[in-house]
Amino acid sequence: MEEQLEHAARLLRGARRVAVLTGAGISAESGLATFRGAGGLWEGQRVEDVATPRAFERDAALVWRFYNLRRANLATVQPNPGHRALVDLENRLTGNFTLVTQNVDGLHQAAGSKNVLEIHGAIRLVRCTGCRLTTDRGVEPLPDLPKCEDCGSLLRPDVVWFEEMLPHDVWRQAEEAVGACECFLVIGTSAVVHPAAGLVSWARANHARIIEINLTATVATSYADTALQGPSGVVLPDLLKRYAEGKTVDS
Ligand code: BJW
Ligand code: ZN
Repeated sequence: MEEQLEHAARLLRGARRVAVLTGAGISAESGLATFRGAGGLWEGQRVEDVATPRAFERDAALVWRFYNLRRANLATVQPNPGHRALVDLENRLTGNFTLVTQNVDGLHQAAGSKNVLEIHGAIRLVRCTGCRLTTDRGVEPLPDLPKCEDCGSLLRPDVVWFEEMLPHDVWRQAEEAVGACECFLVIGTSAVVHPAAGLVSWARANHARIIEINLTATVATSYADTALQGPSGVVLPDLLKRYAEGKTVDS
């Protein structure tokens, strides 16, 4: 692990443009459940079966109950040392830093990250299914079938479900930043959901060096120059410490 950490710190120090992809694993140590694996099922069902527009058409109240629970839960959680280490990296880096997150929990911004691209939307935002007006409702509790104040249509969480397109402009910026980066960190994601997972091979095709941080090996591991296995709340602060220590030596 020591050697891998040093290798990763060196890759990071050698890069002026850094991009990061995060998934649910980075928020696990804040107390939020991940999607897949133990305890990661959505009310006993596979996320692929329920996080769809069809599920919302079938039973909007069920879907809203789930999102309201998650919104309420968000009011009780804080960013963890993994989120904070990424703030530290953004602040120390003199070049470009882009944080692409699949998470909808807003914890990167709560920690202080600035250049964040939320490619799967945000749980604090709601969107009208009629007039499409999007508003920030924070973590305030909403009814099981919340209605738009403007036109009275049903509201939905402003997140990206399966079979839906990612927000076009945000996705374009993510592709551009990852395609241009020299070092790409892939943190706490199973890397099975596309098109986000495709960013890993996209970075590789554009000659980025890739560092993965995860509890286990994933489909992204074979693309990684180095894979640091462990909780991101521990590994990321360790990596940042080494990065900062060696910075004056290397630069
Ligand atoms: C730790 C840790 C710790 C734990 N430290 N690590 C190409 C190929 C195949 C399929 C497709 C394809 N292109 C499109 C598709 C279809 C589909 C897809 O990808 N399906 C696959 C699953 C088979 N994709 C889509 O439908 C996307 N849309 C699209 O492509 O539009 C075009 C289209 C139009 C019409 C028809 C078809 C296509 C949209 C995908 C939207 C995903 N939405 C969700 C829900 C968001 C809202 C919400 O939160 O409720 O996004 S699903 C869910 O998965 C969520 C996540 O962002 C996403 C990724 O999950 P993530 O973050 O990786 O979490 P986990 O749980 O999987 O992994 C956690 C990891 O952390 C694990 O590895 C742990 O080991 C690790 N970990 N603790 C470090 N402490
Ligand atoms: Zn409306």
